[in-house]
Amino acid sequence: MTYPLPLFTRIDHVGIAVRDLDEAIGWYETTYGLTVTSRETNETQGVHEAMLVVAPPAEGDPSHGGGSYVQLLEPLREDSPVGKFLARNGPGVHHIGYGVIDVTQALATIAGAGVRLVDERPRHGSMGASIAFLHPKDTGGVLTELVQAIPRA
Ligand code: V0V
Ligand code: CO
Repeated sequence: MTYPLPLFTRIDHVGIAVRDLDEAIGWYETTYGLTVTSRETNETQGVHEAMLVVAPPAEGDPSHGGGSYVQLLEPLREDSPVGKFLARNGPGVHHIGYGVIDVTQALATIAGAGVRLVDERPRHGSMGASIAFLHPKDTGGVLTELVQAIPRA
């Protein structure tokens, strides 16, 4: 089966590296009025993270079953993707997460285009999503995440 283009259905989230998650959440709440919908520790990814809602999930169509968010990321360890990024660049935009309908098929399509994958298979992401990263050296310097959200019931 040929995977339908375009691959992306929405911008799921913008990932932002922060030094102090509580402080950053407070700033986003106070300054922009955003609210936290989920907060998790992901040991595999080495982060404490929070998702703040920009646009809530649409109902019905599973291809648009996720919302759009700001993801604030505090590293669990210095020797982790976000820890290393902070040491090199300081706080700021770390990655972009795009919504896809089927992350496994999207990965195969992207690998077929010659883009290096960080993840050959999907991993566990925030709010139960299946996620996978593409290597920033093959995507014009942008760490890119594919996000297959759990469809809203
Ligand atoms: C590193 N580089 C980046 C970058 N991180 N470029 C753009 N954006 C970033 N965020 C560049 C870095 O400047 C180096 O360039 C080169 O890549 C190698 O970097 P490194 O620090 O030596 O690190 P590596 O090679 O050990 O790891 C880089 C990768 C790693 C991308 C492979 O960060 C990774 O696996 N990331 C995916 C996982 C992740 O980021 N998890 C946290 C979010 P030069 O100096 O060689 O030119 S978790 C998440 O978003 C979740 C759970 C969710 O959304 O649900
Ligand atoms: Co992310």
